[in-house]
Amino acid sequence: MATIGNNNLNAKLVLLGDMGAGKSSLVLRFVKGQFLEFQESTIGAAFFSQTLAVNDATVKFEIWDTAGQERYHSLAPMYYRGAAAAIIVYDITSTESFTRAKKWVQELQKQGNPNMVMALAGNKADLEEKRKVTAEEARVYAEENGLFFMETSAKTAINVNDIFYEIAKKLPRAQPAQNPTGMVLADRPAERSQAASCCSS
Ligand SMILES: Nc1nc2c(ncn2[C@@H]2O[C@H](COP(=O)(O)OP(=O)(O)OP(=O)(O)O)[C@@H](O)[C@H]2O)c(=O)[nH]1
Ligand SMILES: [Mg+2]
Repeated sequence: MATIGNNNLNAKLVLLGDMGAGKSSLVLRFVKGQFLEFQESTIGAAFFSQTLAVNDATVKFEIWDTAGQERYHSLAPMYYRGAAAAIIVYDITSTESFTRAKKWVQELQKQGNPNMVMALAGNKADLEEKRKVTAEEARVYAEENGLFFMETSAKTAINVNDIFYEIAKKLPRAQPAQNPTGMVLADRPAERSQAASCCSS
């Protein structure tokens, strides 16, 4: 069990994806355990934080929930630059949103932190009867591009905590100390020099 002040990681995490894919809903579910049928479209970006205990550490996620509307696209680098992790969200009932997700992955591969932990979330998994993107197609794409993949539902909460836990577990190994971006190891100065452990920004 983690002890506060003993093994605390801060990790900047960004959510990217088409408008309406469910980014804000996933964050609201994760941070507050709530779901709104009529979640308002995000303007610019919104900030949240949430702490998770994982193995012998606590990870405090500093979450940037970006706006999916195209007119905000140029703001995105401000949020993904230096991020330790990204969740790219699409809506399983929309092929356009899956196409958009792939564009975000390309952009991150070109311009993001090379050690970034990337997760692909096929959201609205509760809408099986309206499905347009198969889980298999997304799984293959994710595997080919070094992301991990989960189908989620902000509505039913399925896999929402799990995707953040999975990221939290992958973070320390993905953030070698010699390439520090986006992640701060707090209150554990003795370990700052240990490459496998984490990093500082
Ligand atoms: N059925 C279902 N509806 C969802 C789910 N997640 C989100 N929604 C709905 O989809 C709509 C859009 O969700 P948002 O969370 O606002 O989407 P967003 O990606 O933040 O959109 P932007 O802020 O415009 O980029 C809302 O009406 C949500 O209630 C889900 O898992 N299942
Ligand atoms: Mg939003």
